[in-house]
Amino acid sequence: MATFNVDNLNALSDLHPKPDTTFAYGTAGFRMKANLLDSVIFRAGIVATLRSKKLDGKVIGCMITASHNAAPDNGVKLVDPMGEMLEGSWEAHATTMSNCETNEQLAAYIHTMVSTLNIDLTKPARVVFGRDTRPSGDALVAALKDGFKVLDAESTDMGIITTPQLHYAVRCLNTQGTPEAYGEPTVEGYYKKLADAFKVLVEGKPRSSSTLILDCANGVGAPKFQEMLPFLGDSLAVKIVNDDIVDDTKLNLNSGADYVKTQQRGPLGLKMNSQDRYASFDGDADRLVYYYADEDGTFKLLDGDKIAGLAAMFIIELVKAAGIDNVSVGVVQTAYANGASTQYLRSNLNVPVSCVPTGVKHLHHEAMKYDVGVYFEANGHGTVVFSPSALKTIYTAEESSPAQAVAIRLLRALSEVINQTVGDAFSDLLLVEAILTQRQWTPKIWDQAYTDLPNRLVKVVVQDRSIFKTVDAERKLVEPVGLQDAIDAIVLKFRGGRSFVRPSGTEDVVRVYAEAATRSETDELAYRIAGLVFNFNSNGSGPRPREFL
Ligand code: G16
Repeated sequence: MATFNVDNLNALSDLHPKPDTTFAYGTAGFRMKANLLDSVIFRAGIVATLRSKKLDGKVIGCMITASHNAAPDNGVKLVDPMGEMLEGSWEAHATTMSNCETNEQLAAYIHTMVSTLNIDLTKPARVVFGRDTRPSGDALVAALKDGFKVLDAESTDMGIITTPQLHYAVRCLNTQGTPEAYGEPTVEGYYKKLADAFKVLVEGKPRSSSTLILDCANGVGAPKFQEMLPFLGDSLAVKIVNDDIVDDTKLNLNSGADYVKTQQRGPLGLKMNSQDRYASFDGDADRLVYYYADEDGTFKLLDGDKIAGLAAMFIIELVKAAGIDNVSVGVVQTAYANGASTQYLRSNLNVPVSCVPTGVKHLHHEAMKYDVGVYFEANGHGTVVFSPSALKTIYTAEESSPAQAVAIRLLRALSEVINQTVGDAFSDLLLVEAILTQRQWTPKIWDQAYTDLPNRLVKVVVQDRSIFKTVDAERKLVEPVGLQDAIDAIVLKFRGGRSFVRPSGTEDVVRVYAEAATRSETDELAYRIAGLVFNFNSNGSGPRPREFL
């Protein structure tokens, strides 16, 4: 068995000492205060290298971002060869490696991985990496590069990019020159692929007379979407707001997809009118939500569930019109999906719906079981995946009427405009705009598919969120023992009540979700459950949920 230079490891590892903290690869990688991450990112560089060697030199991606979190946080997400999230069993290796206390333990764990996973260290390793706009990114990139030096990985720096652009590039690099070639592995290649497909989708249709106001959460989406606009030409009119990437305190602050979804209101300071339509990205542009103001000024949210419904409706109709009904369409959601959306998908669209735990990795995996799998989290994170056989059917279908020819052309363009590697706010925005343009729909017409049940999401800060254990796609708590019974007893008192509690994998909080028949009952249910969680075993350590005092 080939070995590696332990002196080199020790010298590099000494530059990145582990703090007295326990790390865990969470919902979307490691994520916490940036000043704790140096050793974690260094070691993530080693994990990415080993993963590439294990996969015969396939390119692995490393994205330095904390997405929807505020700027003092940062993190790293590792990307597998087809652009999907890192395989689950390797998350555990990343966690173990990040928690090795000494250089000796680190070297021993690398040896263990090499021998148990049968990794040939003489194989090449190739990695590509990028980062968002956070000021801590530069120093963390330096740590990552030191990680690559341990086992001699060849690395490519894509600079400041969105998370989905990195996922796209990974897939392009690994499929270049093969029948599955995904595109040019550059940001320009990405813009061109998406913009060309979008132009096909809206060809011959009048453009909306209203403007799309795009809130970029003061994150990387702002300069990058600006960069894409010339590729779109006059096919789409967009006004970008919240584009200050210089003052990092503004990142995701009172703006962005997470704020709009959880607060159920537009970004602070944005004056909304009923003529325009609005969309928000999150800090690394992998989430998208839409919204509009009704004539009476009421804020109306079109979240990930609404986007899934729109996309599924359009795809199902195109599949029928194209005469390729043998292509199955399915939708994947999480427990956060609004009950009304699930009902709409099952009863109106007659489409199978699966429910999986939070995290794009779980949804993506499940969506791949369908020929065409539409997956979205309510928070706006999602995409559509086409199986190789569905793509073959779509690309070899022969038209027997002009209507069929149109449907086939649109399906082909849809498979190009959609970033099939991961949820992508740019690509999802073009998907939504294409469907609205095709249908000549306003957001209000889109919204009429179904009416959301009132819902509320509350964060509770506790001393140790790791004591909260869930089952049944996170809909039930098994630990702390007794808490679920107490939740059930409260839920029973509310008409149409539904609530669940789960630990976040990206923030140091426990999340409480509630739905009920009316807004006031929903709020009361949410805050009663939040108060229960806060009080349980005296675990509450942050502010007591205010409304429950
Ligand atoms: C990440 C994941 C999403 C998940 C979100 C919140 O999003 O990619 O799948 O829904 O975290 O997860 P949790 O509730 O566990 O904190 P992002 O946009 O922050 O990368």
